[in-house]
Amino acid sequence: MDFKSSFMDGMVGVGDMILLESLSEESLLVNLKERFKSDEIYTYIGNVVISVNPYKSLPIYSPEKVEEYRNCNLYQLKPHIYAVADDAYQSLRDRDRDQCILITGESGAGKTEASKLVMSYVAAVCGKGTEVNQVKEQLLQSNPVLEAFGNAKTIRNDNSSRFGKYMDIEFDFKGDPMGGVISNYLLEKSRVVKNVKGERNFHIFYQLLAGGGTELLGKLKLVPDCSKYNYLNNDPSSLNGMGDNENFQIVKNAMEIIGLSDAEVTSILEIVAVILKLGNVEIKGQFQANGMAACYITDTKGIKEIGALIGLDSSMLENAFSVRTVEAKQEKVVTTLNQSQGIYARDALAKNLYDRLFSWLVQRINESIKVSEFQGRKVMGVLDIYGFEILEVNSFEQFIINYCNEKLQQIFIQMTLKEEQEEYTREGIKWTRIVYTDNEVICTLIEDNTNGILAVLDEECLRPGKVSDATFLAKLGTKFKNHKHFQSKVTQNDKRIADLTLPDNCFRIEHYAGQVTYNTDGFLDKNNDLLFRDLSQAMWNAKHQLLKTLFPEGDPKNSSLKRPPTVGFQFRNSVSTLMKNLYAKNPNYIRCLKPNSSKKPSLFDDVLVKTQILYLGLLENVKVRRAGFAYRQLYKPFLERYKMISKKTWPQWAGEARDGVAAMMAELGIPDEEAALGHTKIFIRTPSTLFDLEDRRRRRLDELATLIQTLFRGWR
Ligand code: AOV
Ligand code: MG
Repeated sequence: MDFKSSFMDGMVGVGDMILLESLSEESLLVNLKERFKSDEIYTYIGNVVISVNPYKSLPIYSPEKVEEYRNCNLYQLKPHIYAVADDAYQSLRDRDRDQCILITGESGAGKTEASKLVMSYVAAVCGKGTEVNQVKEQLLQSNPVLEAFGNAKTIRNDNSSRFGKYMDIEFDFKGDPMGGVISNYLLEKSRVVKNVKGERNFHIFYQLLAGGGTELLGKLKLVPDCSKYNYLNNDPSSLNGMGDNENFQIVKNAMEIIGLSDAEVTSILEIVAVILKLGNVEIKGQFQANGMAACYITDTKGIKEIGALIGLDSSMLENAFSVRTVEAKQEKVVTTLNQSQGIYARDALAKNLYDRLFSWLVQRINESIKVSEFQGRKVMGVLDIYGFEILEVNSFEQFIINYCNEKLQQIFIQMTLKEEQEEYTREGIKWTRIVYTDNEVICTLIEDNTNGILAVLDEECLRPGKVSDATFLAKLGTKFKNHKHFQSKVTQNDKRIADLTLPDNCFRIEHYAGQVTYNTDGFLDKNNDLLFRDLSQAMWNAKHQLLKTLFPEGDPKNSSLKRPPTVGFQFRNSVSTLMKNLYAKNPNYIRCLKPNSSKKPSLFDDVLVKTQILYLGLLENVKVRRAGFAYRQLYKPFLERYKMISKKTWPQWAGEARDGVAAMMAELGIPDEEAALGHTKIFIRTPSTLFDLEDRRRRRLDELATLIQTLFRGWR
């Protein structure tokens, strides 16, 4: 028997990979695989928990399990997400440190599930009482609502988050939850009007049709049949077994718990219905007498229904789909839209409506869970953001999503190092700098204020004259032709990175997680995100109260409002705020891995997992943790475990635990540089020293067992 299996009874493989004897991506893989096969889906790297999605329900989340992990020492029980949640909560409550839980991993790796497990664990262990329970319920019930509106079935994940979410849960000085604040990041609104084969639109559309019932659907003038709506993918393979009907009831109930009134719920669903109907508005092209291309709506029944739902004369809407008014020098110039411009206007309206509805919903939930001013609040932030994506065609959305993941990787590296450094300082241990690979250069390539890709994109969006995705790409090519993480056709003459497989309209970035080729088609448009004024004015003119508030710029009083900031600019700012927020907190990490691409239980795809091990930098993580001292433990539990191997401490050490451990180390002849004594913990530099201690302990236990047996026999 070796250290690995004896360290903890019943442990498969190594529970903490810092203690792996040989260190390589391969050895991490083998260990995770061995554990996965026995349903041990959690493994530590120090205080980081690695979670491999089991794709099946495991009996490890019961109330009994919660009790087991409650107030435990992280290392006393099997690795579990509850242990991390508990550690974070205890530290927040007892040591008054704000916490954040950072959950990363690719699409379908289990981030959202992990965030819910953390929330439900904290809800289970913190205070009770009617008021507190109500707060907990509201916090927990925000999940089904936001998932209904912000998640969708994709090829990678049946319940994929299409928005980023950061939730601060606020506690009082006793550790009871008082409320929270949710921040949402860039919803993938293009999905509203277009989705890939095998994927779906946002869940809420299907849920409403499946669960709305005759009365509600009748009022909304909808039919319970997805195939009747152009915006809903008619591909039957995308529709299977999602429990839309049941989920609709869950969502409605959750909205009620959150405190949305019946009228608010109706308003929300009316807007959802309007979007579905917009997708069915057919726009055709025609030529006017003057030979100009124009467009018209073929069937006005649908547009009348929309008008009736939102209290707007449908001719105004019809008009907004067929002309565009531009004000120049106090003069109004009206141009007609051709067919594709008309369709573009219709889809832009649908996307904007949905996006604004979603943000409104987040704000509305925030109103309900808001904490009124009070002193001494402590905060636990939970970050669940879309995972790194490499699709067949990667567009602006993937660029933004991957940029965000790049930042999270950066913060992970920096905070892990910072934390190590702080712990050594706190414990009074001498420390040498750790050398590590840094992704800062990629972050700068994207986000630099003046020279980053996002800045170049903004420059193109704001520049007068003939700008296009192609001019943007050309600029990038010139600017970054010597950048080692950037490639485009312009730079292909450069022999260093000659790559003939790169299409003309694409650029490629060497991310920390791998190469991604981005197709620039639509970059300018998506970054600009402008809605023709005729459309926002039409929306503002509607009698529908909620709708009206979603389009403040439609108010003629606001017509002089400045151009809104670009999507990229806003995103970069919110990421920067998020990073500052996270830096100020004590981090806890959950790093999720996806075992296979077919969403199947018990299937472990070595190649797929290895890629993730690589790009999550798990080996780097182990190395950072081992670079200083591989293992650390509080004196008391350490002494308890090893006291039998030293004559000085066996059977009992009477003094301080620290002195006992010091005496033991001296007796065993372990040099100071191998085992440093901090204020509260012992730090062991190399795993082999720990293995040696374990060996001695095991031999001593065997001796003791034999001794007891002999005594027992003699006694009989
Ligand atoms: P994600 O959040 O990481 O993807 P999810 O948390 O939605 O991934 O997980 C995907 C699916 O995997 C879930 O719907 C469950 O079916 C299953 N799953 C995940 N974790 C567990 C678990 N601990 N136990 C059992 N099943 C699990 V994305 O949002 O796409 O990046 O944008
Ligand atoms: Mg998710």
